[in-house]
Amino acid sequence: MAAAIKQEPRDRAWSEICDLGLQSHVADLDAHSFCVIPPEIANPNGLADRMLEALLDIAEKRNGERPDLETGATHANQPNMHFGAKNDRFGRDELKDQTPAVAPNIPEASDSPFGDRMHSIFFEDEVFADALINPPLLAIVTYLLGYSAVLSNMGCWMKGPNKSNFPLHTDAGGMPSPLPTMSYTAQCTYLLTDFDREKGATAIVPGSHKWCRNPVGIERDLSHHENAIPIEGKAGSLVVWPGNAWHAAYNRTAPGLRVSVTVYFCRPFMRPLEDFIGRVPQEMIDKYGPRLPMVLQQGCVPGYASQGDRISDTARAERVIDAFEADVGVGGLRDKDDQFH
Ligand SMILES: O=C(O)CCC(=O)C(=O)O
Ligand SMILES: [Fe+2]
Repeated sequence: MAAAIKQEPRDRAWSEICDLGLQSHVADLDAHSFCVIPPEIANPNGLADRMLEALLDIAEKRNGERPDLETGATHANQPNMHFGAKNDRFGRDELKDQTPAVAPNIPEASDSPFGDRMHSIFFEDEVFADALINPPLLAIVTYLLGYSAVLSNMGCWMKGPNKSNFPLHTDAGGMPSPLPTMSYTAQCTYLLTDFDREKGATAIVPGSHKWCRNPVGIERDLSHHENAIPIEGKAGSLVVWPGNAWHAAYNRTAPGLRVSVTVYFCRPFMRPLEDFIGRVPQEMIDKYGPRLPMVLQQGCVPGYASQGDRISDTARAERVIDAFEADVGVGGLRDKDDQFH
């Protein structure tokens, strides 16, 4: 029997973009360093509302109080704490998923520029697998990082009224300048509430991904950066930028909460922030199909601790890649000379 003809990864990636009507969004991404995919495309089956409900439950479980979406009082002017510090607001000795440290190279802020960040949410509710496997999200990620892209982390940001901007930075994953012209990381943000300047939107410097370097010194200060603009969008939109884009966040002056979920991807040879290897239940793979284990790192070989690990982990990774290639009818996922591999 003749072998089925397999599509080249680059052709397949482009036909997915066209099938989903994402061409103009890809053009935005290439020219302006970001795109906003509207709810009509990005938000099937009330995905954003389902995520928001799940996150309010998770926040209540972790922090002991239900977030106040209307006033934002539960999150207003959160203290700017360092990792491990006690958050008196919650009267706990142990820090749950509250405000993270301000990195040493970010100027001291009067309150938290981030609000409450909740990490490790993926297995808390199946809606997050729906969000990960959402076709427009995966099509844009594949355009930027290829079919072997993996999830680095998925997390929630809940921000109330605050004073501090979040300084400009790239999401290049810690790579030093000069950054590569080709994307190695990509940040996808589901807006679960409306974003605009007063509501504490993400800021971006259009065109900055082409500069191929990280901002330094005063360049990081959003209030001094005249070319930065707010990313505006309705709840249910999906915003995407390549790792090289200079971005930040405005403080929130309006009452209420800004809630988003970020889905951050990297190429498979990089060290992801979350470890999914060996943690994905078979029922989940059966339900979502062979792209799910690919993006959840099962096609990667982690650092090994023994001869046996190296052999069995490699065998597992090969099986996952083979299953994906066979299912999708795409070849060349091991061809490192194709940036869409
Ligand atoms: O809080 C924001 O809007 C910016 C978040 C950010 O830097 C990111 O998602 O990579
Ligand atoms: Fe970022």
